[in-house]
Amino acid sequence: MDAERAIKKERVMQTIKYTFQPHGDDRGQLISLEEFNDIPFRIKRVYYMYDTVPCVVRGKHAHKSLEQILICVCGSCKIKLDNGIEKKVVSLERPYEGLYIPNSMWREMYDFTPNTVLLVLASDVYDESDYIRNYEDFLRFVSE
Ligand code: T46
Repeated sequence: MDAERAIKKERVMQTIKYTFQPHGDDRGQLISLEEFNDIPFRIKRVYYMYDTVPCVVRGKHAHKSLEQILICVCGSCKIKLDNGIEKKVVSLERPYEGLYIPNSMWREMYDFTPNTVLLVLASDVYDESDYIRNYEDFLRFVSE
């Protein structure tokens, strides 16, 4: 990643919270993200969640090898992160913020405001066998 392209990089355990560089003018704002320049992996998949039911908790899993960047392009949410030893909560509240989550990290997304759109850039295509959906299995996986 070209460090000059992100305004700020805040490390939270093995995750990174980016403040991306907006290209603003008197018409408004624009964020551009390029793989390897702004995003530390090849983007093989993009997905987003919307119409999230209030009070719901999404995620509750880890990935064996997938890396992702989460961006609340509209609204806000919180992400609870757990590497099996430490736990942290990160808020995504602005469309210019991005959270990089590496593999082997349990995540739970919650406190979605109405109309939140959570955009995810992923390093690989969808593969259910990459998921660890049981917390005890996750703790075993990270301690191996
Ligand atoms: C993650 C967090 C941040 C697909 O068919 N293709 C896809 O690319 C995805 C992501 C999901 N699905 C199907 C699988 C389930 O039947 O969509 C349904 C909902 O998926 P899931 O329950 O895994 O959604 P979340 O919000 O709990 O988790 C998602 C991602 O799956 C996960 O990789 O890290 O967002």
